Amino acid sequence: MSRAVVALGANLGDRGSTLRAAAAAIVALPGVRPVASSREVESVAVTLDGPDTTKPRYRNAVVVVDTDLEPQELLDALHGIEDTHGRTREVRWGDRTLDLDLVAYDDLSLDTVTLTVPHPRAGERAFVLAPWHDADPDA
Ligand code: PH2
Ligand code: MG
Ligand code: MG
Repeated sequence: MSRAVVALGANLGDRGSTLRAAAAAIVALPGVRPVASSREVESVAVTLDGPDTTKPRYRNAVVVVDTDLEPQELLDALHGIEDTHGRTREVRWGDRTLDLDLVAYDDLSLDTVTLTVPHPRAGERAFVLAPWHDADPDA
């Protein structure tokens, strides 16, 4: 059993409903058990050109789980949940109905074509760190 940290984000659609449905879907995955969930936080959209107040604002949260799934298996399942919420992938860091990122998986360091853990930008992002700290004050 491993401990995984998943960051949730949305800036299109009914963001709060989407985050709550996604959090429920994550902990309902076979081989996944809930540990802790954060409150939701609001923030300005960060784009490749920096913070952009003309874009819809984000809502973000973090879910901590225990899981029997391997990191890539968990990522594939997260992408499946993104797809059920109409996620499209046209622009890097573009607006999205749902983004689910695997931020940490035990103390594992992994860098493959499809997955880098720990998430390389999580430590720079208050919209990840603040809800993560809310879910796990020892993080
Ligand atoms: N996610 C991004 C890019 N920019 N900005 C905010 N505020 N919140 C996010 O979750 C976010 C972002 C790419 O994953
Ligand atoms: Mg992301
Ligand atoms: Mg992502």
